[in-house]
Amino acid sequence: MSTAAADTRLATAEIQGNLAGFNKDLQRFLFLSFSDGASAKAFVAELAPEIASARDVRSFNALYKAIRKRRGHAADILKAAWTNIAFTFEGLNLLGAPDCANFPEDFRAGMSARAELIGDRDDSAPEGWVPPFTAPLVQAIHALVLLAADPVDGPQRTVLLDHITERVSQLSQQHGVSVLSQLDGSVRPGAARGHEHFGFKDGISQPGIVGLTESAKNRATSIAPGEFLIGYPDQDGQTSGGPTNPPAPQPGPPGYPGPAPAPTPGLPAWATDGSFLVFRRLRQDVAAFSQFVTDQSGALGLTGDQLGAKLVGRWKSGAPMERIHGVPQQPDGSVEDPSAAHPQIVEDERFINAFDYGDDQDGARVPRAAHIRKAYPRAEDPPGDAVADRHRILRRGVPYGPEFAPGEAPYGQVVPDTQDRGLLFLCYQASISKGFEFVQQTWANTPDFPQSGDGRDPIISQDAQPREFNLPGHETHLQMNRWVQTTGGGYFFTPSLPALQHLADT
Ligand code: N7H
Repeated sequence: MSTAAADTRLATAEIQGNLAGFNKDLQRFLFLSFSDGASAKAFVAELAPEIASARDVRSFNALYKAIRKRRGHAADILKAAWTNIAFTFEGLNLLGAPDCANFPEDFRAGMSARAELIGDRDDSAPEGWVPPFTAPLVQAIHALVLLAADPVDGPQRTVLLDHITERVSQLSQQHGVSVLSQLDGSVRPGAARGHEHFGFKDGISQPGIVGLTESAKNRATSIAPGEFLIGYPDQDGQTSGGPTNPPAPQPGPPGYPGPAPAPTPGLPAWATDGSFLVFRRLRQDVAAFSQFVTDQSGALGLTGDQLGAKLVGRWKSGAPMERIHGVPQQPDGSVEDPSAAHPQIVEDERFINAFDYGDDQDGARVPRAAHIRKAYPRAEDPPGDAVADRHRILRRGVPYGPEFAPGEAPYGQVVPDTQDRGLLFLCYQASISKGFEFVQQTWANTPDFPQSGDGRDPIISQDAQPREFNLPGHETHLQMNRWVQTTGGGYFFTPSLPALQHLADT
């Protein structure tokens, strides 16, 4: 990391709060359409003071942690509800945002126009997406309001969330803004808390950001803020969003068409302290995934849990399959979940992420195409950690939909609401083509990354059906169907708090 990055002071009072991580059980996403520029400005002007900053969120989270440490619990006395907002390119244009043409091609085109590039094909193609992501409605999406709140005990569980929703509804009505759609997500109940619908613990590995979420624990591995925020030094010491921002490196196999890195003419000054937000509605076919691991594991001489962990790279508990630095005498973590004998592996933050793939070049423990190894190859070479750290994303996803009921059949052509479940995937980055699109296309969808014949990411690759997966030690490649289907999504820009005021005023 450059010295410039290490010295950076972040304007946390000006950056929107979810960059620091809302970390709330209940989340709601409102997709808005403005009728005209003047009413859009009036709406933004009134909502702006209610937008949570990264400083608000960090202060609350620190207080919560301190009280919990002293009392053992804090949820009964400390609750918060947060509001953030982000805009599509069409939304910024309608607001009359200055110099919109300088925004990069990826963002201007939007997710559905980039479907071929990121591999959203067949049953993941935009033609099969659900409202509000269906044409022509999708073109009417101008803004996304992100709401997050703590639950309240009892039947009034969503009272705080409903309260902030009501406020946005009032302002919308007042200013002629239409709420096109509302998508709700929440952490799963009981023992499934913190786990996504396939059963794996999620939200473990996040990049620390210098000056924002850097801690004593992650200081050595924290990433320069310019990888996530506009106007700061990035890992190479260049200012993110500036005219000198280099094109995205292409460490994929020679000749492979990764997302085209658009030349960045330099974002307008008002974009400083902002970030690009990718939203993706990903439906998960739990029955098909479970059936696959059950059917295939027997023939491979593995248990279903072992095969599932090989596909993801972690056990359902979140314990890594790789050797964990600092945990002595652990059983072989690639054969059985080491957290059963050593619970501190998943309970102690020093251990759960303390691994790389340095001594597992052939993928004997974690296959090179396993989801977490594809999505962030750590120090693996290729691509090498200097390249891997140019493609980090800040994930902020939340599960949606009802719990899976044992005995449910795999999805057919039509998926009823009562079985529609998955992940509302969100991630922040300073460049969509260098962040989300690169991870999705150049790494997850590319069968020859990191090495020839490794196969596709079994969880998120979208571009082929069936997909191949190389399980080292076994002769044949596994042939996988798609268990995660894209059913919608969009690209948004999250302006700073002063920029919101500026957009409302100019
Ligand atoms: Fe993934 N899963 O349950 O299998 N993911 N993910 N993801 N993901 C991760 O480390 C999952 C998706 C990344 O630093 C874990 O927090 C599912 C997309 C990255 O080691 C698990 C879906 C993209 C990491 C899952 C999904 C990514 C990561 C381990 C969709 C980007 C960090 C828990 C339904 C394009 C890797 C953790 C690292 C971790 C799952 C989506 C990327 C369990 C089910 C779309 C960068």
